[in-house]
Amino acid sequence: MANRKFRAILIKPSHYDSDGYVIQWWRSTIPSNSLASVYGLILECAAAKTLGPDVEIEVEAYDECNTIISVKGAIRRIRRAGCGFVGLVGVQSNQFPRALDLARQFRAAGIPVAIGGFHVSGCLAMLSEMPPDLREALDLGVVLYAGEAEGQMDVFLRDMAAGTTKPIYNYMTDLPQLAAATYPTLPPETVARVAGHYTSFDAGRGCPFQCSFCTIINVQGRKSRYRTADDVEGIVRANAAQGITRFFVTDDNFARNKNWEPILDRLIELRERERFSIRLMLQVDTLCHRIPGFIEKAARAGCTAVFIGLENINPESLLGAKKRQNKIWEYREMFQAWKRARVMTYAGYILGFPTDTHESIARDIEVIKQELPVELLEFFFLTPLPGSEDHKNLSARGVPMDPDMNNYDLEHACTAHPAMSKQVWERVYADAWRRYYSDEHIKTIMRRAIATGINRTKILDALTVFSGAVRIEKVHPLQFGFGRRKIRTQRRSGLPVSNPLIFYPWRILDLLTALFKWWRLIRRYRAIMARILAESGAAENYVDAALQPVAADSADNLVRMFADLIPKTYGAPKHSVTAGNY
Ligand code: B12
Ligand code: SF4
Repeated sequence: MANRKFRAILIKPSHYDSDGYVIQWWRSTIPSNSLASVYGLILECAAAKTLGPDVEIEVEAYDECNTIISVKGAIRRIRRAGCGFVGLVGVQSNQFPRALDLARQFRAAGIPVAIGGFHVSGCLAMLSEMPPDLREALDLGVVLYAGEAEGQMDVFLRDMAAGTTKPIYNYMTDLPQLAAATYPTLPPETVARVAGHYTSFDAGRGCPFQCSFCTIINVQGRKSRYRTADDVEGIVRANAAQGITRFFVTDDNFARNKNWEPILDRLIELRERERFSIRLMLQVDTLCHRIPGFIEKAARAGCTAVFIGLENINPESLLGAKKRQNKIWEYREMFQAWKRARVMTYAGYILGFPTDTHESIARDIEVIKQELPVELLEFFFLTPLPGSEDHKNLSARGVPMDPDMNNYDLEHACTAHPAMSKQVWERVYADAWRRYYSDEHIKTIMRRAIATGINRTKILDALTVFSGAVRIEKVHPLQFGFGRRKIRTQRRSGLPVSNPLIFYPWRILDLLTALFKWWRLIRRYRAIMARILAESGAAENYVDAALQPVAADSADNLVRMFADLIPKTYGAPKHSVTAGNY
């Protein structure tokens, strides 16, 4: 009979907005796979009675992006259990200041705290010296966890329960195999806080490429580690038993998962034979259309949306960032292949490569709008993320970088650009969103979507969210949720807690203004869609340059524009390419 308790409270911290309030929502849009992974591992230890036959391990999981954390409540529940800890899970660099603020409160109450995730792992993997924020955490008595926890959680929990934890657990050189590894899982009440009832899993980790701005390869490695089709079936069945059949597959590059085919075949079987209504969102690279059968099988397996790292259209920038695998002469064909499969495409575009200028970016976005049939384009600042080669090199050369980790959210300029001042770069970022999500281009995207059979409601909703997140809520769509919440007392340390007489009237006005702007935007986009649909038959028959096939002898403007740079790119077409004649 269990008669002792050990309570693990897992929190995936969010980060702060520019006023110092935690970015959190009534419902978030993307689930946290890090939280699901660590939760699954602790559940497994609970079932295995890792802490002894008389100890019951209880575990709670909260994503701060959709849940207001009661620090006092958590302290009370751990004290009531008699033993336990707070795990700050999947902490990215931009979330580290928030994680430290939470840790400080728990440590002040004597509660053990551990922090894991990409910031700790990336810093320990790439830097020769411990950065100040990690040192501060250690000084507070926080345990730092680097590397993956599959196969290691029992040791960690035993140390926690015995009060014998080491300051740092570093498993960076001991990455686990994922075949038959513990499944990521979350309790239904946690999943219910994500709009659309999505959950997530990783079918693999690691990526073979070498992009210099990327942290993933230095944390998860360049070798593909992957789950088996049996594992994925197990994950899907376990979730389906709780009524969850929508998944964000978090592999950074599912197309390079060595097991992609057996996994997709199994999902197709579940959909077509057993009628599971599986929906998938995948992340893939720009060469995925070259893999025979990949796109067709992804669509049959239930993929309705893909994220693609386009990053830039200038081959020189791509080469500079070691993103040699991105071939701009293939972009249009790749998007068209997804369109044929009726899958909506989201592409990431990085602003601030060394050759970028205000003018060149404006020109490039116009070319993308005309030439590439991508639906959602999302912009990021080129950011030296801790854990990336770029960060390591800048650090080694002593180049100044923003010391405030809260700004490493890819929405801020964190280091100097050779051609643009900070102000110009910020303007470029704001302009990029404005240019791409102009009403005129919204109309074009809708027309292309209708002509290629993409779900109309989905495209309308996605465009509304992407356009409104940045304009109205002032956050990147990847951080967006529904119903912004700001808690007066949960403000960044060092900033004053507002007087209630000032805070609440300001919040009401803030909320009403946002609601009004959303209402206007929704109405406007619906009216655009209605007008397109009213053009009887025209919408279905719509054609423009982006929807037309790229003929081998008459390439698009995109290729012509960069023709002189293409031959320098690895894997460039064999035939000669000269400006204006491709
Ligand atoms: C899914 C994902 C998201 C999702 C959900 C976030 C999440 N963590 O689940 C969404 C779309 C919301 C997202 C958003 C962003 N993301 Co993101 N995201 C990812 C992605 C693709 C997968 C995360 C994941 O599930 N990894 C697998 C898990 C299992 O690994 P893990 O987190 O390291 O956890 C393991 C260990 O670290 C350890 N561990 C972790 N925590 C703890 C705690 C304890 C107590 C213990 C013992 C162990 C432990 O055990 C876990 C299991 O092995 C990663 C890339 C990647 N390959 O990881 C990027 C990544 C984490 N994201 C990144 C970034 C920059 C962002 C954004 C800032 C950028 C943006 N605008 O998109 C926003 C931030 C918004 C926010 N507030 O979250 C960067 C972070 C780099 C860094 N140094 O900070 C990454 C690494 C990608 C990159 N570009 O390099 N992201
Ligand atoms: S393709 Fe994506 S995951 Fe792979 S190294 Fe480049 S940025 Fe990182």
